[in-house]
Amino acid sequence: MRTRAAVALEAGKPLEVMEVNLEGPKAGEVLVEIKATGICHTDEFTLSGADPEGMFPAILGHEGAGVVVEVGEGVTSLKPGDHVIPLYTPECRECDYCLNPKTNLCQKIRSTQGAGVMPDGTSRFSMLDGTPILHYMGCSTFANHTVLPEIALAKVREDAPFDKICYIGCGVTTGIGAVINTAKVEIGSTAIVFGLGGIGLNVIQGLRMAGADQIVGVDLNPGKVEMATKFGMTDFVNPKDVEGDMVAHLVELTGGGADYTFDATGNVGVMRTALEAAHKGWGESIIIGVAPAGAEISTRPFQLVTGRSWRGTAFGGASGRTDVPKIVDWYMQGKIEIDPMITHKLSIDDINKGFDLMHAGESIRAVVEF
Ligand code: NAD
Ligand code: AHE
Ligand code: ZN
Ligand code: ZN
Repeated sequence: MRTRAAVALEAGKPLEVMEVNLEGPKAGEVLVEIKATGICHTDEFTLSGADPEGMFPAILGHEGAGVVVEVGEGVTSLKPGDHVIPLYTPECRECDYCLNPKTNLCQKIRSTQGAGVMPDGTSRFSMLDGTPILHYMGCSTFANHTVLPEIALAKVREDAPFDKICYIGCGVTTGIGAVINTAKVEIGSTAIVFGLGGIGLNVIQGLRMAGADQIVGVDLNPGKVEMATKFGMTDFVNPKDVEGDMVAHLVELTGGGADYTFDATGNVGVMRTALEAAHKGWGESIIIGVAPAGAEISTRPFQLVTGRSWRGTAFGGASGRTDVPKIVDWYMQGKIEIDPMITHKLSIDDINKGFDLMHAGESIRAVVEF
């Protein structure tokens, strides 16, 4: 079939919206009509050329929601008409990783996913002249139709609006999950969140749900304060306004350092500040942000010797097929909020405006509706 997609032809160039060929689902695969997709900073990271795994031409996008159109041979858990959210972290429920409760990082298809192809080693997308186009994070939601492995789809309730629940495909789950699944924040905790964008705001929302007492937000953009306060931020720090040492400032503000700190910027200097602003003896710092190729973190080992822990999280530690339908239920029950964070709605023809809004710091989430 043919479908419409925004194609990343090369790093650092705007996406090009065009008709592409899409082959039907092979064994174990599912054809999905994408109804809506968010634009996450990770899409921008890969498009910029900073992603060591980035390859072109590719169809980016990993924060989608849609409807099953057709299933390949052997697919048993989904049928045409089912509403689904694509999962860049699949859940096969049988690999060593899925069987270990300490991780959500299913590895069943990780190598082919990282290479931009389906598990059989080939792409389903191509240009009209036959040139193959790579998949991205196993999802490629910047296409009106896409093909995914069955294990990379969460079936969700049919009354949930696509233009909101697409965000659960990455940002909402990553932020809330980092608090609940990874850090396991306790009632009464103190926390610092670095980066008040699409992920950081969901960390704040998760911290409020977990019953944190103090939630400090840190961002260079004061335009993020209003939204962060609405979601539960109790104190705001703009590093530009801090005279002297940022770590010392945060340690004083939190009465000795925070129980939990979260990096949602992808900046390795910020990650160091986050680690060092965690409380001596027990503070945990969770890295969520994705750093560019070649970037490395550093600190004095003494910071860890004296009881701080440095950890990381992907997709908020969530096991997608199990957890994502529950998070959709939380949204429908009003336990979590999504709507205010979707600041812009675009058509696929205007998808590059979504990247412009992100660069300008004007959006939290821009959502493309097909
Ligand atoms: P975003 O662009 O919406 O937000 C980033 C925020 O960080 C912005 O508000 C920006 O002003 C702020 N910021 C940037 N540099 C800063 C600095 N030096 N100090 C303070 N604040 C700073 O991005 P997002 O969609 O929220 O994504 C945030 C990060 O999380 C990205 O690196 C993204 O790739 C990553 N991410 C990781 C996962 C995961 O599973 N680990 C999932 C989704 C996104
Ligand atoms: N390809 C990059 C790493 C990108 C990365 O860390 N991705 C996160 C999800 S970000 C979603 O917005 C992730 O899930 N990582 C685990 C994994 O297996 O990719 C690089 O540096 O090579
Ligand atoms: Zn993402
Ligand atoms: Zn698995």
